[in-house]
Amino acid sequence: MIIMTEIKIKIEGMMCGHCQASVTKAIASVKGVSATTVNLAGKEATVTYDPKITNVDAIKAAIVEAGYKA
Ligand SMILES: [Cu+2]
Repeated sequence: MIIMTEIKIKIEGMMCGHCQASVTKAIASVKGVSATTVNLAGKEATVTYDPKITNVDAIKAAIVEAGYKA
C-alpha cells in the first residue's frame, strides 16, 4: 500500500517561466515524486511523493542543485 505525502516548499530565486520549468523538472526528477506544481508568483512548490522512497531534504537538495533556494 502506498501512502503519498503532499508538502509545500518555499522557493527563492525564480524570476520567470523558465525558472519555473527548471524547478518543476528538478523536482519531478527526484525518485519517489509523483506530482509537482510550481507556483511562480507564490514562490512555492506543491509536491506529492512517496515517503518510503524520498523525503523533503532530497527534494530541497534537487531544487538547490538546480540553482534555487529552498
Ligand atoms: Cu527565469
